[in-house]
Amino acid sequence: MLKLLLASRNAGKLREFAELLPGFTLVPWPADAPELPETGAFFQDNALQKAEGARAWWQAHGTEPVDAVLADDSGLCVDALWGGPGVLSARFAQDLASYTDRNRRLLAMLPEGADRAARFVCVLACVPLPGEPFTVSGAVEGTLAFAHRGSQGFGYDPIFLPDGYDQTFGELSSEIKHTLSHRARACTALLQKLHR
Ligand code: ITT
Repeated sequence: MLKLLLASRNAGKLREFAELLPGFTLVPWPADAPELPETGAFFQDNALQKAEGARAWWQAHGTEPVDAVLADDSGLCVDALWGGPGVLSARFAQDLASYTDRNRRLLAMLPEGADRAARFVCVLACVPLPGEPFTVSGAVEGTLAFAHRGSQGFGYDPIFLPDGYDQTFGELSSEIKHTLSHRARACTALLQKLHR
């Protein structure tokens, strides 16, 4: 079974990867490992930066061999906010402690009558050991809800209505989210590449 080092500290992502990649042994990014910088302007830049940073650190400090390093850069892109918060999704409204409050602030930024179209985007960077780094991506189109709804998932899930559903990702089960999410689609592309 291939062993993947998952270079992420986001508990929501880690839970989803465990469900989306059942045929892999996932090694979590250690608590004493450094924060991985993400200074790029695009999801792809940040995903590669995190994966390369994790590979370098693991090669010096890793406790077990792994077959590849995987990093995820993702976020919510809202048309009426010129694609924001986008790559800044994890840093949006950090003065607020809870995602419920951050979600409310995001919704309040939309003027009345604004276009509510939005999409979740996920870019996965994979560094095979040995091998050349590559990226895959996935997206899911939808609209912003008018209020925070549901407690499933994490982050912006309770304010995102995927196209074709009247419920937010916060109300839909993880099984349904995994049939259409940005991360699930990126994982499908990753599996195709790894099994080629
Ligand atoms: P790592 O860099 O350690 O992986 P992070 O949370 O900083 O964790 P990102 O920079 O990729 O990760 O930020 C992505 C943010 O976008 C994340 O914090 C969530 O708020 C949001 N996000 C991404 N995928 C999401 C999903 O499936 N559901 C809800 N929110 C999501």
